[in-house]
Amino acid sequence: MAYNDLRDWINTLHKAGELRRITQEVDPILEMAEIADRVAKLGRGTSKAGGPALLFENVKGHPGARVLMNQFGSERRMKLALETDSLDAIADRIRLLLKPEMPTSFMDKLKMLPKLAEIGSFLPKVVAAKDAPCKEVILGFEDVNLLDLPILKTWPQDGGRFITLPCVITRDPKSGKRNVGMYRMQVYDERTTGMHWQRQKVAAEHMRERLRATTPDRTANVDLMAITAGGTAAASSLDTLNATTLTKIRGDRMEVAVAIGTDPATTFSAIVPAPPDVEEYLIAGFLRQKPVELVKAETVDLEVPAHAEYILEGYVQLDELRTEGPFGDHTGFYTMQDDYPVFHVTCITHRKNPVYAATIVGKPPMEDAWMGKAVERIFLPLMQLTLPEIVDVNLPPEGVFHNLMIVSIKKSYAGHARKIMNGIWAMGQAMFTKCVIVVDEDCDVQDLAEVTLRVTNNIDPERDIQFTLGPVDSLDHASRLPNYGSKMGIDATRKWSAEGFTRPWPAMLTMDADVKARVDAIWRSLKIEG
Ligand SMILES: Cc1cc2nc3c(=O)[nH]c(=O)nc-3n(C[C@H](O)[C@H](O)[C@H](O)COP(=O)(O)O)c2cc1C
Ligand SMILES: [Mn+2]
Repeated sequence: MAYNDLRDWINTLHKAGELRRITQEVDPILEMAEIADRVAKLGRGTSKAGGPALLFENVKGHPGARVLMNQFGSERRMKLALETDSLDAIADRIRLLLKPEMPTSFMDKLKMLPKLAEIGSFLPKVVAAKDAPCKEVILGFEDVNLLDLPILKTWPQDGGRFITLPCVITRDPKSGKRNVGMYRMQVYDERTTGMHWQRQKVAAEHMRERLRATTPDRTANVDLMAITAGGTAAASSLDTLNATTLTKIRGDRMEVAVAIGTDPATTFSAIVPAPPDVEEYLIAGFLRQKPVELVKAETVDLEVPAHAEYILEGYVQLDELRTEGPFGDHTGFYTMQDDYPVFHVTCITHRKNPVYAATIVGKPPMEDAWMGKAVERIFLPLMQLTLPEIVDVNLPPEGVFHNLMIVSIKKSYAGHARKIMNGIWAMGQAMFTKCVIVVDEDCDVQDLAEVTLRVTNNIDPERDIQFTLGPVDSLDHASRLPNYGSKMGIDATRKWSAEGFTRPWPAMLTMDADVKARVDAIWRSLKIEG
């Protein structure tokens, strides 16, 4: 049964023995983060890795507030959140949906119907305001005060308090489709925050769409791209525009709504690197196998999750950027200051006794390691749709998802590993992957010891490492320029003569099966193991 809301999910966590309620007073400034960090590191490397979810019930400076952390922070909880025994089972459901069976006969068409009906049954449903708990309390413009929320500061050198688990909702001005993305928000004051959508993310593109609409002149468009791209180029690019365009941009706002504390499938859908045209609300419906209930926001033309704990409504102005950061990030380093759009909050609605949901990112493993692993499993079938020769993928948490991807392939022709690298660098957010390692299908990519052995044995570095240039993650602090730099692919597959390798390639070591069987038969009597 799908979780209705965050509370339903918290109850399940409690019943499953996965929740630790904390009644001692804890400060949202750094203390909660330190506790969550220690919990994330519990049982490291064992099947119990991750520690429990945490419900802080006594928040310093915020009487009555409750804060949920680490809700996704273990393999077991990630599966519980998505109501599945195995993440691969979700991948299998996606495979079934994607199966390109072209119906030919009438009977085949009939067989397709349940599948289509299934997709239809996941579409979000809009409910009336009276049925939307997120509107139990409505705070109009005069009453908006973000400082009332128990928002965390997570690392000592952070620029301030950050909302770390927000579902940011925007609308594509062209298609009308809604996007939900998780982009952190730095609290500047009672009514404004930063909006850290990186330039390649969908909400940034929505903003650019609006800019394009205000400036039919193509050259201007190019300059305007810099505005949403962040960085110091932004201000000067505004100066190059003519007065009329500038006035138009200055007057234009993009509406934004933010949900905090939703059912786990909806929160998770906000981090899924879905194709831009696929609404996360549909993905959440697919994951929970029940439509997400939405409600019209109070002051903006957006639909928001009806059961959310908090909804922030407001806008970003197309000509406005402000310094964001630093922020202790999931790379284990601070991301330095940069310019990002500013979110102006015009209305807050929330449930009675709302539960605030947060996460902390930092040196892996953290909670997001488990979310990333779920994305890795669920996305494998989608990667295989474009690159069917991919057998398996591993994104080790220490590679912080954009730094390292290990891929095994069924190698079928010369240069195949390089084709895969290029395919990955061309595929959605996988474009950010700084290092792609390609191995043959008989290498278990989940076994990092095996991968290390293969890579270091199988490469002639000068020959097998490929460099390319392109967009890199905004969190990369080493690239030559912010957001632009080089990437590396390592071809650790067996080299073929068709690739110019003329030496013989040795076999890997394995014992004969009959010898193994003979040793198996006497193994216990040897009394070597306990
Ligand atoms: C805890 C957490 C925090 C994140 N913070 C950001 C962020 O500040 N900016 C950003 O662009 N992406 C951030 N991401 C990654 C995006 O949520 C992810 O790329 C998502 O797919 C974006 O959605 P979109 O494709 O609809 O733009 C974060 C992910 C997680 C799990
Ligand atoms: Mn999206």
